[in-house]
Amino acid sequence: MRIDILTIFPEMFDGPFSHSIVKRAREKGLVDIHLHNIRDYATNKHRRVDDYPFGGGAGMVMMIEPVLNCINDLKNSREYDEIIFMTPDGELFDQPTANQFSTLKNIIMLCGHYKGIDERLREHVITREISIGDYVLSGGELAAAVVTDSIVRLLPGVLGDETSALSDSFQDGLLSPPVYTRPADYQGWKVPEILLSGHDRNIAEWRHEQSLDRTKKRRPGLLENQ
Ligand code: 6GU
Repeated sequence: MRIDILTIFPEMFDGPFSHSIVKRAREKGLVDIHLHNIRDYATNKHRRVDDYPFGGGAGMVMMIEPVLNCINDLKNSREYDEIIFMTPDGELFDQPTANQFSTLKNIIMLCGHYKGIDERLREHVITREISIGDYVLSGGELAAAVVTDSIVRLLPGVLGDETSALSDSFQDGLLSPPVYTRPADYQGWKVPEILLSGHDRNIAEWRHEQSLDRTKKRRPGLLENQ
């Protein structure tokens, strides 16, 4: 899978993409992530990427031209399945959406800034609009990093234990059960007896009950879609 990220702050991705799972996936060639600085596609003298909003008001608006130049450059080399705009007024990102994105071949993610992007880009170029939650970030970069991480860990061969992405919280619409490791007794804090029993079927049943219990208590809304 190839992911092209359009941003005015490419350095913001150095951290999230240079460690752990995403780093390893890139090294193994399981994902091809490219960062593009929108400013490099500005044709005006001062490499401006934003301008004042028509009709007045506070804040600046990202201009059509630099963004479109970059997108058209990419489109000339390959077909894109989705051109995603990261924006707090987009559709809420969730695990089913992550699963769906992980099946795509080429996607573009555009990180918004300032007051937003010129609406005509949204009308004519953008195919999906995604938000990662009901709160406002300074820009789409952190959201794009979140979405990228959630996609990459689902790609075949990325996680060592092939079943482990499937047992994540949310993957079956439920929260994960509690987990424990050694020691079995930490100064009187004991691991539930059943996990030490060796009865695989009983353990699986217990875990499922714990998952249901947790979901009921913490996120009852998730059970309505079961
Ligand atoms: Cl995608 N962008 C911004 N700026 N804020 C957000 C967001 C995205 N998702 C939640 N808040």
